[in-house]
Amino acid sequence: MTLAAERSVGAGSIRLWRGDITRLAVDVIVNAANSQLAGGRGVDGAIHRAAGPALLHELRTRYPQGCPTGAAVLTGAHALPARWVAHAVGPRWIGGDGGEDALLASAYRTALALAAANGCATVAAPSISTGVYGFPVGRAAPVALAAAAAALAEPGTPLRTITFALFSAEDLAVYTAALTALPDPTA
Ligand code: AR6
Repeated sequence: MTLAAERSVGAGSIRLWRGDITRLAVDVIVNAANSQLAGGRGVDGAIHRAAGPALLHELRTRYPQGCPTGAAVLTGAHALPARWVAHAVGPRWIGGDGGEDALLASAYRTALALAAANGCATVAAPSISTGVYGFPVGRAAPVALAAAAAALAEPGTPLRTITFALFSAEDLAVYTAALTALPDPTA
């Protein structure tokens, strides 16, 4: 994996990488799901295609009620090289005054808490909500990175690396600038 950027936080680090998240052999990949957990377009579609139909079957069986916006659920990774998938539901952008930042932070926080509760060290996440859901990437990046930094700064966490898998050069540039500007959560 050729990293584009890396920053230490506590005993771990946040990494930025450009590419397809479905290729990453980490403990947990985070999915940008919808609240029906029904699969869809974007990274969700890519994850379901790569995992195979058993992923949708597991979601329907274990979480028939779906998952609220701002939360996440964990499944196996099936045919993916990762071990688990945390299906996080980010908010749809509705202009910025509808609590979108808090819901986005909560989606990352819940997914990372599930990874930590399962003893995981390595997580990869996409830029949740900035595709189909229309959240501006320049506003989402600091929220996503702050949530990752807070999870790595938790005393006793098993988390060691959180890799953001960015799909475009533009998104990678935005996340790189936001990572440089990120306040140190342990300072
Ligand atoms: N690896 C990493 N990032 C990716 C990949 C990939 N393989 N494919 C796309 N992206 P989106 P959302 C990027 O639309 O905005 C679905 O229909 C993409 O370029 O996947 O949270 C769900 O079912 C963008 O930067 O997720 C929901 O209904 C980022 O992933 C809805 O879309 C997120 O874009 C969720 O919308």
